[in-house]
Amino acid sequence: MNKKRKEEAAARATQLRREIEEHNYRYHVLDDPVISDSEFDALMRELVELERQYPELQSEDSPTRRVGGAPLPGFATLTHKLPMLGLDNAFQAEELHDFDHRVRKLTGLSAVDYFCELKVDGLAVSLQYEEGIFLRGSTRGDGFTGEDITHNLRTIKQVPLRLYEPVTLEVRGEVYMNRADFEAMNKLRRENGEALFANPRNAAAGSLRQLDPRVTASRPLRIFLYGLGEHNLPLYTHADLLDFLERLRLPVNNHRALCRSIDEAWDFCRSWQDRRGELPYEIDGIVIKVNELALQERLGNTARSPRWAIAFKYPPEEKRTRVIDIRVNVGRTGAITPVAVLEPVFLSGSTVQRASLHNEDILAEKEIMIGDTVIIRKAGEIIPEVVRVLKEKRTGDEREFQMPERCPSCGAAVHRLPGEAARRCLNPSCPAQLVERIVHFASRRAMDIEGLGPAVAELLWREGLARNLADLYYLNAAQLAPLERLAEKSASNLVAAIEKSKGNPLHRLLFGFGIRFVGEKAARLLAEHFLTLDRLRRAGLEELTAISEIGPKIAGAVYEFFQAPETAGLLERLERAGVNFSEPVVEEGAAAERTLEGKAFVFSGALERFTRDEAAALVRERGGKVASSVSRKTDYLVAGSEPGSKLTRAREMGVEVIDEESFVKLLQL
Ligand code: 3BD
Repeated sequence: MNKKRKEEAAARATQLRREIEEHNYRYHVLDDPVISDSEFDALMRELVELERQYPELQSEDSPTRRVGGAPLPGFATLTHKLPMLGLDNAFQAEELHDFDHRVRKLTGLSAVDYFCELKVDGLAVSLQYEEGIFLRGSTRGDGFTGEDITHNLRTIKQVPLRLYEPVTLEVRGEVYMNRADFEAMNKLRRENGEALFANPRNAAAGSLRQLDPRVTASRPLRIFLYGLGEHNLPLYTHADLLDFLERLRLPVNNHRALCRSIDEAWDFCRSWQDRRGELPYEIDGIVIKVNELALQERLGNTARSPRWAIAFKYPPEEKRTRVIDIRVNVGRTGAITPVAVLEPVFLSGSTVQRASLHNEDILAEKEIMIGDTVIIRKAGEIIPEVVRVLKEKRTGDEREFQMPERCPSCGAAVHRLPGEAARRCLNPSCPAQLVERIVHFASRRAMDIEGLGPAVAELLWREGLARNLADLYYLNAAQLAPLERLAEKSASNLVAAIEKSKGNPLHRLLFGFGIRFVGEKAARLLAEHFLTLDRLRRAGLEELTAISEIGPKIAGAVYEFFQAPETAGLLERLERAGVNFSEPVVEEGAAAERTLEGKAFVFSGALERFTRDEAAALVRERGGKVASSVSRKTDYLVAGSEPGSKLTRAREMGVEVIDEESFVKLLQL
């Protein structure tokens, strides 16, 4: 009797899983559901209940396993059976022709079929299935070894936990995020005072890099598959391969085409160049692959990339928009910089409403007027720049912009000091400067106080709760909670983040003070030399300049900062609040042994476990050195994800290349 009930339960669980997988596929891949959300929920609840009653029915491929395993202590490394190669790039039609020429020369063929697909801007991953069951998944890593992110990949609804046919294979693809989902997620993060992601790609990478799969599950990740690892399936072309993946119900990008010549492939590239903005996700080019698999094999690979594929990369996206207004921003040093307020446009992964105009000279040179139609482009990361004005679009209603004679924040007269491009507000208690100073103090590379961005700093200022840096350490949750723009949770989180920052090493505090010319490097040199703030503040100009790499400009600014009458009060209140004033010493026999004495490291690409700064600090603690570029003196290149040209150079120079896992081993953490 009992046995019979169990058998029935097992059969029902299998059926439920199949149905749920099917509805999942229809909803998340085909975007064509046939049942309502509540009907779907009912199926899931039934399965959860069955698995609760009969724990022996639980299985790896159960949809109940998608969400919420326990957080992992760290990532394990996975070696790719077949390396995940990189792609050669082409930026011009001519380079595509060179590629085609090489392919035809090496194969001896007069015509070759190419397969074109979109190059989705995400993160390369690999998924392993055994007899149709999703077993394991990893990041690309350095192409040879990646990190085991099975727990996170499982949370992506588009990843089938069971394939439509019970095949054993390794599939490769790209995890990405739709722009709209990214925007919505960032909006929520802004409201919660969390750090924003710069673009969908970073958001996808950050989400996959979570140790807690519940966090990943809450992120709108998607995936496209485009390749296979080692296999002996009866497939003859790349087109077949993609059709096969589709048949297994893996998500494959629809925008793809078989081309009979490189000219047709070029047409495909061109046809997407101006339309890519219409896609719901970011692409950074087109991947062109030799279609016939036997030909791919004959062409083989170089050390880095297959000879049978190339990526045509699009130039950085440019968009046209209008300058609604030109305002000025007051920086923490009082520098007044013009900023264009734009009609919002979506550009390279995020909505843009501001463009930096750098300074009045550049503004004048580009002849930008209020009301102008302009072309903008992303320069570095987040803030775009104005490339040029479309003067032919002028109607005569445009207005010239005048740099203000008075600070827009405090009304003090502004000065353009000789030799400087910027005008400055010299009022030491200018509110805008103080808010910016708080923002800088709290920023990631300074005191790293999460949740204290520009909006919160401004709010604290307006409410009179933080008028200087020391005030931060006298805030409590009860004062913050009533503030309308700060939810209860963010209030207590903020207080906790501020509390945590008290323990930071001296160099972070020094950098956070925002003393002119004292960047991170100088802050570190000073902290390591003096070890305590007390000794540093008593140092004379001569003693400061005697430190190697500290020039008279830095020394002067530091000296002046400590002589300034308001500094004494600031330091006294910080000290009373319990803020750490010393730099940890790492001596022999102390916390870290100098196991990397004299070894020179270069980092390339993003690491999963540390920021660059943290990794560099760990090397330095052990007596090693960190350089920014590869040279003959480099001992190790630590390759993170997307290591780029430094990796190439290291390989060429025979420098030892290690991945993050080996790096961790070297550190003996
Ligand atoms: C895509 C390699 C080959 C199998 C090597 C031909 C470089 C990222 O949509 N095909 C695609 C896409 C990426 C690809 C291949 N097809 N490699 C492809 C790819 N449709 N993005 N990539 N990758 C994936 C990479 N990732 C990080 C660092 C360096 N390279």
